[in-house]
This record gives sequence, C-alpha cells and structure tokens, in this order.
Amino acid sequence: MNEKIVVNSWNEWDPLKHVIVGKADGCCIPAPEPALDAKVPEDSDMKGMHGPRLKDTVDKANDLLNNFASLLEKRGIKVDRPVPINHNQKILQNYFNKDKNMKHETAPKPRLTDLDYRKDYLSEKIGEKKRLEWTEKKYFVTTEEEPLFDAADILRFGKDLVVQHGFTTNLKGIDWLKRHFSNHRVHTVNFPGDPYPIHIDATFTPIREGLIINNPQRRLPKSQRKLFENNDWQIIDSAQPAHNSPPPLCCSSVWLSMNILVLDPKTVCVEKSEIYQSDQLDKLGMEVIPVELRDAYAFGGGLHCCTADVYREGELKDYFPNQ
Ligand code: ABU
Repeated sequence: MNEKIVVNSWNEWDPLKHVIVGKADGCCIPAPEPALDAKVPEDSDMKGMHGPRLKDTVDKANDLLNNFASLLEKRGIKVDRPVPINHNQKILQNYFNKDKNMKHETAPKPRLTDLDYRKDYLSEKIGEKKRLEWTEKKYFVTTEEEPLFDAADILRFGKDLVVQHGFTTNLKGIDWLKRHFSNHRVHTVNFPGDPYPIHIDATFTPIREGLIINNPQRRLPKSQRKLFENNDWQIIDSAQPAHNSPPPLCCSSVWLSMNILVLDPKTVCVEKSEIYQSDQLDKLGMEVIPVELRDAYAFGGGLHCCTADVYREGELKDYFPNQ
C-alpha cells in the first residue's frame, strides 16, 4: 500500500510510463458567476443551467475515460485513477467562499513535477475569484494582486517553462513560478487571438523535440518566437478542428482537436473524430492512436486535460541553449 511513487516528467513528449486519467463521477455544470459567463458563449446551451450532470452523460463519459485508461495500460503504461469527490458542495477557504462549488473537472492538472495537487486546486479557486474581478472591472490589473496560476497554462520544455499569461495565470503567478523554479528559465507568452485565454493546451502543443503545432486563430506573436527560432524549433499551424461547435453543455472550444496526449516522440493519442488533426500528425511521421473521448469533453476537456503525467522516461535537458 505504501508504494513509493516517483514523479518525473520534464517535457510533453518523452516516453510516458505512468499517468493519471480522470473520472467523471460527481461532475457538475458549474453554477453561474460573472467569470464563467465571460467564458461561456451567449448562445451556449449551458446558459441558465447548473447542478449535477445527468447520470447517463456521466456514465457515457466514464465509459470513454475507462476505455482510454485500458488502452494506455495495454501499451504498458501504468494508470492511476482519482478517488471521486462530491463537487456539489459549499467551498469556504481563505480566498474563496461560494455556496455551490459545482466544479466539473475530470482530473487535477498537476503538469509540473513538484507542484502538489492542493496548490493547483487552491490556485483554481483564487482564479475564479480573480477572474470575476477581471470581468467586472474589465482590465487585468485587478488580477495582479495575488499569485494565480494554473498548471494547464504551463508547458515544460526541460529547463525552460513556457507559461501563458491570461485568465488563469497572472504575472504575479509567473513571478511565483520564477522564484520557486529557480533552476528553470520561465518564459511568459500570450496569444492575442484568444478572447478568453484559459489554458495553453488547445493553443500551443509540442509534439516532439523541435516541433510545435500552434492554433492558427491564436498564433504566437512574432516578437515572442525568438526563443524557438534561435534554437531551430519549428512552429506550424495546427490542422482545423473537425467540428463547428463543441458537444452539448461543454465550455471548451472546438480546438480541443489539438488537446492531444503524446505517448512518445513517435506516438500520439488524438480524439477519434478529429480526422484533420490525425491526418496532419500522421503526415508529420507520428503513429496516431485514435481515442474516442468527445462525449467526455463537457466534463473538463480533451485527452490532455483529463490526464496528468506522473512519469516520463528521460531527464532534465536544455532544449534552448540560445536564449
Ligand atoms: N483546456 C483547453 C481549453 C481551451 C479551449 O477551450 O480552447
């Protein structure tokens, strides 16, 4: 029972050996709050709805997540599953007091090697409060009072961490990361094409050393490309999504097409219906493993969102010696 767990994951593409796959149990449609309103489109079917999700949708999402977990296990990857918690309850702590939490995530997203889950959870709660202030006052300054970051805004490239500044990660949060990861170089990026910058993992996706796909509606500005260009990394437009709209009661965008899980530098899991993204990755020389997950998107996102690396073979490297 007291099995020692080694956490080691320095980038997004080294061979994956141990991972967490989320569960849909207890997930809710989040209760309305101004920050959420800003993210959910006017014509969304989520408007005016909140509370526990219907059992048959939870069961369907769990079937898909279980199949995904089995597929990974069959490939020799150790898979852990979280213990479900009841999200439909009051939250009260230093920064946040909300009658109904109603979070809807399928998994924690601790995509850094030594951030603990609680920190991630707290930062998410602070994030909701701060986003609310941002939405009401309409400028970023109010979000800069306290450190706020979300691990899903952070990409690991060995010694370099690339962090999106947006709704879920503020500049104070990025300063916090700089202080706590003093052995790393932390780079701030943003993607002006994204009206609600929440999480980097449907925008900028490393495939393997030297190659990144970038959402063509949210291109990295030229001024922020130097790090990659100076080190001969290629940034190419991703393929278009296969769908014109997200599935029902889902607050992520259609760009979950890019929310993929790289198993090793030659193998990648892509959502089964995302035929254009699969085709592009196939042409880039990857073995593409189709994974059906679209009916679980509403529970917190795609293949990258619902997983968290525990162990990838490999060590800390410097991919960007020319800073
Ligand atoms: N976590 C990915 C969601 C980003 C998006 O909706 O585009």
